[in-house]
Amino acid sequence: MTDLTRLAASAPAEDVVAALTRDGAVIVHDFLGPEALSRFNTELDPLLAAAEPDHGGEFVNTVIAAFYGDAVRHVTGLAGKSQAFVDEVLQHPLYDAVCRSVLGPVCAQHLLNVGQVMDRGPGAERQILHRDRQTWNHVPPSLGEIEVSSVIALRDFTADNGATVLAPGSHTWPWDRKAEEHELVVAEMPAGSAVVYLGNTVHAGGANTTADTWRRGIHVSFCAGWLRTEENQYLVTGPEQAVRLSAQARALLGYTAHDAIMTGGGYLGTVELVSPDTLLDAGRL
Ligand SMILES: O=C(O)CCC(=O)C(=O)O
Ligand SMILES: [Fe+2]
Repeated sequence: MTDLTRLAASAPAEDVVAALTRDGAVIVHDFLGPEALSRFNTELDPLLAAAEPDHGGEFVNTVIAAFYGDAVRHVTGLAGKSQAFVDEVLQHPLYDAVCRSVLGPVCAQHLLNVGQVMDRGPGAERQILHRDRQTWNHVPPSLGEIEVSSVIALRDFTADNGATVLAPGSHTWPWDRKAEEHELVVAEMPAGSAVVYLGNTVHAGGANTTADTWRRGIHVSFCAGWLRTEENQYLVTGPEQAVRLSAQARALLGYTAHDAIMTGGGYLGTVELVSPDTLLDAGRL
């Protein structure tokens, strides 16, 4: 396969899901329309200007420091920092449809796992090829998909400025199978497009070999609602912000209990034995 299937955001969600589950990844053009893109980029400009590529050396550990390198600017916790992210990305109807289809069979409600800008700068090396689902290595691969991931291009993505590379079909490979170079495709796409891929799909942020072009993208992923999320969304968006958000946004950030009682499971994430959003509405949180 030399390229991924490319669909318009207006395509039926079933078509997106069909390509995604067949190939492990799909490119969606015009995922963000021109106005949403411009609004989002304007909000991000000052945040990125203040972001240091090496994070002042502050990473959770040295492996992550090596994974991100020192040429990538991050703006993390977007749900708490950008209203455009909440309005245009977090609640995007296509994410909703895809996550309900892919993650619905394994959870009562999916959650935002990561929402962060990855602005790959000149000199950024290709990330180690990985599967985002490795985050939860204690969950047996036999369970199948527990994560839907994506990278949205906020500037044009090209092969030389660090566009994401992916191995189509790798979501069905044995867990320990490595990708060969010839099996990789580059998600070149115009600003506003997104590459959506499964947690089991092998991929990496690409190398930026340009002299002066930053590859501005956002990494957005959703996971089954009974998993611990990479970004601590309760602290990213505290109750004082969550109280002003829609029911959908609150649910995606974990302010709704994960209630699997009717399918023979239990409940997760309550406060005083009720769903936190009930307390938010009552002014008790
Ligand atoms: O920025 C990209 O293109 C991909 C980033 C990624 O795969 C990751 O950080 O897990
Ligand atoms: Fe990744």
